[in-house]
Amino acid sequence: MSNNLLEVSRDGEIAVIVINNPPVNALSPGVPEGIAEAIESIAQDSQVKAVVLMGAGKTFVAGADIKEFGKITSGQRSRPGLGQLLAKLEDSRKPVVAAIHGSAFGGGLELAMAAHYRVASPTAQVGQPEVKLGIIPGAGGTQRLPRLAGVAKAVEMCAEGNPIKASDALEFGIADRLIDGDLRAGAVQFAREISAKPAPQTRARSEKLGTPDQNVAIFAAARENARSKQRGMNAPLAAIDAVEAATTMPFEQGCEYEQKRFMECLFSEQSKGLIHVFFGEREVAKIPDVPKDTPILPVGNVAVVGAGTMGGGIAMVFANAGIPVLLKEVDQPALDRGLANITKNYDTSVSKGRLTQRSAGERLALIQPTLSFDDFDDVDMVVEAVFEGMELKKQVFAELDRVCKPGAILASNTSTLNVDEIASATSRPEFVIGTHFFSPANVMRLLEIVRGRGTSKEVIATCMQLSKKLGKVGVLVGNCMGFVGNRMFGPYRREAQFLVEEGAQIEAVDQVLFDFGMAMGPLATGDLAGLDVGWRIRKEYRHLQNPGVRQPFAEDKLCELGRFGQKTGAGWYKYDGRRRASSDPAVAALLREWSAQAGIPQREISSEEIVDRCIYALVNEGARILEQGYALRATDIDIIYLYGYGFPSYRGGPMWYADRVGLDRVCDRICEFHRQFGALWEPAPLLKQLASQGKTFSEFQTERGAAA
Ligand code: 3H9
Repeated sequence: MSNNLLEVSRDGEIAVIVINNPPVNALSPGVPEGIAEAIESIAQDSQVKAVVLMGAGKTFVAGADIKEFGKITSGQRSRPGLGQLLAKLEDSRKPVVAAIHGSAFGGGLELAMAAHYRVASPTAQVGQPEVKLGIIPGAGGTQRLPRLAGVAKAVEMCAEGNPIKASDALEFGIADRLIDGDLRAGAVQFAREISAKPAPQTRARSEKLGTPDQNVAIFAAARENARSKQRGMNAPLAAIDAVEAATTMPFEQGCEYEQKRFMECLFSEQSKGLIHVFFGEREVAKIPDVPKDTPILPVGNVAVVGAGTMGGGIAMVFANAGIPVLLKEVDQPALDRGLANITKNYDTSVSKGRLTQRSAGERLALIQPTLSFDDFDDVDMVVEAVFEGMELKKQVFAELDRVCKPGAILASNTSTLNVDEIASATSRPEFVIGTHFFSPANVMRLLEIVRGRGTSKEVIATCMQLSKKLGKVGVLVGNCMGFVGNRMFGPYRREAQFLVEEGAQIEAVDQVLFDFGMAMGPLATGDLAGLDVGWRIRKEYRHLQNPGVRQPFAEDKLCELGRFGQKTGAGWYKYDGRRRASSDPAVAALLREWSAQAGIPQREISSEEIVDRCIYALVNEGARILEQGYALRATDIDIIYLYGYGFPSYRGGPMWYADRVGLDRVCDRICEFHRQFGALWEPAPLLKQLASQGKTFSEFQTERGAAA
């Protein structure tokens, strides 16, 4: 028997079902039904003694088809009945062996756990990543996994969503055997060995379900962990409740409970936001005028110019990906300082158990320090990370143009400067590009890739692909002041300052935005990054400000007092020797004094106003950027904010958030701010237009995509 999603063949007395639903064998409509039908028909075949179930191509099954979820929540499709189909599989009298390679994620692992045995390639991974989509396992995963792996492992996997390696799956009893070499042959062999034995059902097991005394501590710790590490997210807590149900209820009742919580999560705003992020993360890799088959340039070795915080971090990023790096500084003390920082960072990773001493040593050995440009003639790519000043950058690029081989990519880590002007210092603008890493470069996942006027498609395609190799999410942006992320961040932080100048407490502004889900409040973020950075840029660009338009003054005044933030022990907050923040009544008093001098009336400011002013400032600028084409899609802006600025993933990003609030409401509020606070709140034309048409940024994106 075969349909286009499934192939069934025979290897002697063993039937082999191969799921073939590229690219990742998701359980799209037809796949689970096909498996159930195949099992039913095999049951009638007296010659078959056991069954192997596996996936075609690069993976077993990556889970339910995530595209289907939107259809269910919009009423176009009925709720999934995967659980019942898996029960049929588990009821098969002929033992079924799931043979796992690639990944068995979500519904894929649930399918494998409903089989009677599991074998896996040593490189396979298994996991219940549903919480990352704002849902919980919905086909018995929370009930079968604790029965196989024990309560502690199951609750960790279901609540945190991280996959585990095949060797761990074996250790925890999820897999029964690892198979080196040909998986199909090994699985068939295994099936022969067990074919005469009864088919053990996972749901009938209880020996790993623990005692109430043991479990109470496990669940309490899991909940505490979820509340701090997945702050604001509902699904991890629902997943913990569902695993707990496995320990207190019979299997069928536990499954019903799981199903109820799954559906609640599926219909939640959080899940919609996280599913948007899942597809968005993949969409940003698609550049309409840079097709998939654009030639990629080799990047086998690189050089980084500048060993400061950014340069050192960037060198680590390449070394972590196994790419040799030349690290250049102007003098020995600066080079020594840079290397000492890198060594310290690796030592910390080793002491925290994130890296072995050996691999830290190997990575460090890939970073070769230098004081000259002499060896640069051999590198495939250079990332410049010197001080943020146009003249200096141009000098460096002129030098790179002189020493680097033809075809080498010359990238700048500038966070604000004009990439075309930097490129003008070279004879090869087609090889010049911006690669804006975020601090700390070795931690933050975002890479803004800035396309200059002359940047070639090959160079863009190479940098986009490289970002993946470096473990980053690369987003292509246009060349405007501050690019996408920092251009939007300006108005956001401006509003935070205005709010405290108008009477809001510093701590309140930070707390309200932290509670909204931001990784950190805007004022505390300023202290972390260094208030002097923005102060210097503002001084340089003061001539561009419109006279008569209100500008924030508090940070400039703090800088004039030498309060640059954490690094000077004082900024918006004061800091102890371990950089722990506490409120500083002196700053609060100064603010009142400065505001009085500036004639700014003081008032009570609500939490709602704090959120709206800061977040809508992001949205309004985002709308301008989108309209001007500096971001390809609203989704690209969302991804930039999630991975570069700590925007809560369960809110989908600022543009998605605005869509969900409703652009008419957002626009009305912005118009209100415009009347109240003046020109800086001029609503973006695109926002006004979409609001009046009752449309969303997502719809605008789809229409623009179709028109392109
Ligand atoms: C679930 O199972 C719920 C259950 O409890 C049951 C409920 C009843 N569906 O990532 P890639 C697409 S929830 C639809 O670039 P890689 C992806 O969009 C699910 N599409 O490849 C992309 O499309 P395009 C739980 C999917 O090799 C293409 O496949 N499972 C799905 O870097 C290639 O993907 C998960 O959350 C899907 N499930 O990584 C696993 N998965 O080419 C999600 C992928 O058009 N998936 N696509 O852009 C992954 O983690 C990775 O895709 C995987 C492969 C590791 C599998």
